[in-house]
Amino acid sequence: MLNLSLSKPDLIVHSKNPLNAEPRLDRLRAGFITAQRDFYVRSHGNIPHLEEATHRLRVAGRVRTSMDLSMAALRDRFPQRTVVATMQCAGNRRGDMLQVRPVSGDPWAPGAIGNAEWTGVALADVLREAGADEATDLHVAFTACDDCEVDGERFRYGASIPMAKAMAADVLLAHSMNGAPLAPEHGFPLRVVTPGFAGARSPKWLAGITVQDRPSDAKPQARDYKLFPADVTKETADWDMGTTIYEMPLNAAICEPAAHAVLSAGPVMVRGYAVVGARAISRVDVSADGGRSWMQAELEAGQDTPWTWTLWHASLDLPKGEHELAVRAWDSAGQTQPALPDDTWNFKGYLCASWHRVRVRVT
Ligand SMILES: Nc1nc2c(c(=O)[nH]1)N[C@H]1C(S)=C(S)[C@@H](COP(=O)(O)O)O[C@H]1N2
Ligand SMILES: [Mo]
Repeated sequence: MLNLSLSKPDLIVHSKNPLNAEPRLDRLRAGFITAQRDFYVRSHGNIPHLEEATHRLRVAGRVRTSMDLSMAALRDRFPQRTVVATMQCAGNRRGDMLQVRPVSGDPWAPGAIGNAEWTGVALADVLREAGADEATDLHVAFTACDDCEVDGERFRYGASIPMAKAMAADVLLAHSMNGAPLAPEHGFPLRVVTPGFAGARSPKWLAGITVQDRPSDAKPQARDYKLFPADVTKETADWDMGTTIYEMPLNAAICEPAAHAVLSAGPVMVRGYAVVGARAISRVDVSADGGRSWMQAELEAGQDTPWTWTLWHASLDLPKGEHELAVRAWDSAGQTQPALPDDTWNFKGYLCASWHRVRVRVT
């Protein structure tokens, strides 16, 4: 059994089994790199306890040579690669969408996200070694070791990504997170890290890779993690019609002050993160009056990689009274976020990316 109280003492637990938990936002905002201890956990089933010495990765499907790789082979036969990338659940901020109308799933605050330094081997290197067919209409499907049960349906976790993404150098089969082996709950001994994509496309406890002509038929790919219009319900959803969630949208959140904080009048430091898939954050606006007026936040220097979040801060002068703070980010394509969670409401509560609003009282 995973001793959660030892490995993740500070997380807010949405569910113990399966384990779903996120950090408090001030902990989340503690640094550019999120410590494993503060990193959210999203699981659909049990946490497998695997042995590094006996674990095998099977590579098969449309490849010239199927391979059965030990962890030692992955470390010795392939160049090791490190990528700093933000991992984010498609359900991050679902709690805000829940305020509009009921949705299914855990009511995540903006903490189902973290930024880590991942080390492993490039998925592309393994696919090339196996002589994979690299046709861009193919898919790379992953199978994992955890037994899941969702909506009364039992399945092994699995998901897939399109071949074009799989061949990008920054998609990793990672064995380490922030320079240490993956913790059991983060996928020890091996997980996929697909930068810029929803966390669901980064299977933990990776056991198999199959190159195939269609997306994975595992539930997380075929009948979950899809986006539907507002008039579709759990009962009416035709899963073949939903838009598969791959790349994550532009988003931002205020981490400090906390919602309902009581502050003293004067300058108040507001801190948070902004994040976008493959593009860059160009600007972050902060409002002290619910979005009627805005000022620009200062972006903190990150690292020169497209896959990480951008931390920001702004000092707001707040008089006595009730205030609604808000944040909205802009990306390098000039896109910004919707004002309200109503604008993108969907019955699964995915991709909540509206202006994040935090009410505070100043005395
Ligand atoms: N095998 C397996 N991989 C998985 C999951 C899972 O339940 N089982 N959850 C996915 C989802 S939805 C997310 S958001 C990320 C979360 O990664 P983390 O728990 O390391 O933060 O893992 C993904 N990979
Ligand atoms: Mo997720």
